[in-house]
Amino acid sequence: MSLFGPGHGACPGCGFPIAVREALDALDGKVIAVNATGCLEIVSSMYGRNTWGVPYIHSIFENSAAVAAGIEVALKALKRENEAHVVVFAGDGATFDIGIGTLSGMMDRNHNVIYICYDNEAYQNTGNQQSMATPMGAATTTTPVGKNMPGKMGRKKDMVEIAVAHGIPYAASASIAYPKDFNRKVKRASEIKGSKYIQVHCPCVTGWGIDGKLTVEVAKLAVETGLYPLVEYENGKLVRVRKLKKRKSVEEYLKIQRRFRHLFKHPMGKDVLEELQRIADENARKYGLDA
Ligand SMILES: Cc1ncc(C[n+]2csc(CCOP(=O)(O)OP(=O)(O)O)c2C)c(N)n1
Ligand SMILES: [Mg+2]
Repeated sequence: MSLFGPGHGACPGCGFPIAVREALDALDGKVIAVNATGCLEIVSSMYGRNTWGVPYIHSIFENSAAVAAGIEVALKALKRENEAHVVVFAGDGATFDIGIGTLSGMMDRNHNVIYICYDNEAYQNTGNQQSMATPMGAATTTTPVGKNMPGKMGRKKDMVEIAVAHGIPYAASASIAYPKDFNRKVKRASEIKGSKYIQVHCPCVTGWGIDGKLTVEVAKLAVETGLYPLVEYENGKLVRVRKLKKRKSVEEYLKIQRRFRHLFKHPMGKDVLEELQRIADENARKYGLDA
């Protein structure tokens, strides 16, 4: 039986339960889970009802990496470090923005922790506010569409590269559309001592405005367009990339999501669409995505 749920309250079609189940399976349940405040925590640890089959602690929004580091050190002091992997599950807001200080400290000290960022590209629990993981052009409640504003103006921050720049031994991006690949990456991370950062792309049905039955399809298109490249680094070296036989145009991915639909009619939309295609092309060149 899965060690996550049933009984959680995530929306039908939510992406992150797939990631959590897969991660717990990959580690055979030998996990102490630290969960930052966010949607995952809200839907899985309601008062009197917890859907985790492993030891679980809810940290605050900004300190999951510090809590995990503390648990790791405590396990070492007790000589019980071989009994469980310390794994953080934190959203993109908790990771890219508000918790980046504690995450940076954890990676700088190279604590033996697997940090999994489930990236649904905004503060979804509080109703879709932009984070630094929100892609350019996306409409959120803090990047609304108006006459002079075609959604978010800046581009998504490259958090995987920031993790790599800390000199940690393992960093990767993944997607719920490729669960076997994600599973393998979590397993690989568990074999390596030190800090591991894995960022997994998880569509949000309500925030992105997608049909719940298309979650996996949407996540797949993000990868197939080159907007969400699947990459893997060991000791600062790019060791593996998911190649694309025939890269799709970014429009195929964008047009099925409500958060981007204004781009196809807004006067500034064309420029944003071109910029998003340029970002995908840049990823393809940088990582050699085209097979
Ligand atoms: C210090 C602090 N600021 C704001 C909040 C309110 N808050 C709770 S969850 C959340 C959004 C979390 O976003 P993310 O980390 O991306 O996770 P998601 O909800 O998208 O899964 C916010 C803003 C809080 N709990 N603590
Ligand atoms: Mg989020």
